[in-house]
Amino acid sequence: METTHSNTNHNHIEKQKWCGHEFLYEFHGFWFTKTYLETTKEVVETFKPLSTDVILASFPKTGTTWLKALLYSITHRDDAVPPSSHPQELVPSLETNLYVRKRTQCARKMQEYLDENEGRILATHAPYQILRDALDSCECKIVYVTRNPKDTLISMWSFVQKLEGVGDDPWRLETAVDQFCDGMVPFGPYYDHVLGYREESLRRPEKVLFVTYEELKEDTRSHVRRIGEFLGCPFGGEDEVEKIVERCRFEILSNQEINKSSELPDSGFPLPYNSFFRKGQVGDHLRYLEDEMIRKIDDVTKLKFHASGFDYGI
Ligand code: PAP
Repeated sequence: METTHSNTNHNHIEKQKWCGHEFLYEFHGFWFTKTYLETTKEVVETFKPLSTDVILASFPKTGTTWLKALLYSITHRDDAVPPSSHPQELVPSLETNLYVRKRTQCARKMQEYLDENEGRILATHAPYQILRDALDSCECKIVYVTRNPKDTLISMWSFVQKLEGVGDDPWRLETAVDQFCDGMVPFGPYYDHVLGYREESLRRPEKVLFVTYEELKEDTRSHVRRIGEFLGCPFGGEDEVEKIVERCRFEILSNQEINKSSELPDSGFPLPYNSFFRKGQVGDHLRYLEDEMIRKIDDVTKLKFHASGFDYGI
């Protein structure tokens, strides 16, 4: 793998070729594309959470869009997920909305959202290890969602195939598996990302709620209730819970007109809204990964997760 050093602002930044024309840059032990390196640094330097904020944190492709819809619905109840809005518009992502393409309407809308004083829900892919000072500066609540490593990788790999600039140098699955295991993917290492938030959820369960995509799929109702209690807005009747579960279900959400759109949104958001919906299944990796690839990922999962007492991911 090609490794070079680039000199930005007189600091040495380690740089590795990722896929297509993209390189990844190291920042405090994590890897970022050039755009996200800049925007994540800006988030770290300038983001000031409020104690009323709900922060949705996640590694990419682990269920962020689903949780955006659920968190918005849980906190808004009667206004739950209007069919005319993509979850991305209801719950903006710090690195993407505010800091990518600063002069666009997207960034202006995000600034307006940030200027509000209560009821903010903000998403981030930034690792806890990097955002710790901001997140610990007030009593904001954090919901972290994770997903098993093999489905996460396949979801990311499928997403990347559709990105501009990758087509002429495709991200081969074999390479993707090796890079994922080495931690060399955007916002990676995945394992360190997950463990950072998990450890914090064990230390301060009143501040950080840790949920997995698989447990949400298995019993969405119980987890919607659990999230409601965690956020201080518990549910009464079962009907209210059921309505939210149904509205945010993959088949319902992905079939809304706005979410089927393959055009770039008018809002200036840099990705088509349909790119956040693919299959929404548990175990889809079995259709793509060969036995040897599965073995390789499972070995790393045992080493990183199981060895640290987190029996997950295999
Ligand atoms: P992001 O990091 O780019 O925001 P994120 O939303 O975390 O992506 O993950 C996308 C995955 O969640 C996709 O998984 P797949 O590739 O395996 O299909 C997407 O289909 C899935 N997803 C989106 N909405 C839902 C939903 N309502 N329920 C379940 N899965 C969903």
